[in-house]
Amino acid sequence: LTTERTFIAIKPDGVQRGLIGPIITRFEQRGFKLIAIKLVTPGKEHLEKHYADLAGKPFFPGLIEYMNSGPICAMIWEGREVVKTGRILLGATNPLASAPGTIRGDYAIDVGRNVCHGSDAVESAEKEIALWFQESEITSYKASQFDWVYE
Ligand code: YYY
Ligand code: MG
Repeated sequence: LTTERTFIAIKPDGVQRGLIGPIITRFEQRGFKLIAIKLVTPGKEHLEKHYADLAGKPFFPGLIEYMNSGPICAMIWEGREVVKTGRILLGATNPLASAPGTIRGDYAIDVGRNVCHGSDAVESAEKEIALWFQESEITSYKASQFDWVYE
């Protein structure tokens, strides 16, 4: 399915460190299509919803504080197997376990400053997209490279 969608976010450290461009470039160069993007500082309540599954973990309060420390670049990317492949582009949760060539493996060291977020399953992607974006913020277009990316 070339219309699978995933929620990718550049966290406050990624935005502050000037990594919006490099991170977007990796998804663009792979052939994926950007269908929504915005800079937002959505507040603690929203971030607690986003990470609701992790409430109760010892790192949860620190995680919310970190995510609330500056603007986040929220995006939706579309393409074949973009959820799974997006996670591969990001690398492992712990940057020290991420291979060079991945975003976290190239740009991060500590797990609590791992510069980016990516949905972990098609179902959670749709949930996260609904949490972060209004339907009216999501574009629909045929990328000019489509027929050169897909056979
Ligand atoms: O999906 P992913 O971001 O790779 O990892 P999650 O297990 O969903 O954790 C979300 C987020 O929490 C992670 O990106 C950093 C932070 N975190 C942490 O600070 N310390 C941990 N031991 C585990 C996760
Ligand atoms: Mg996760």
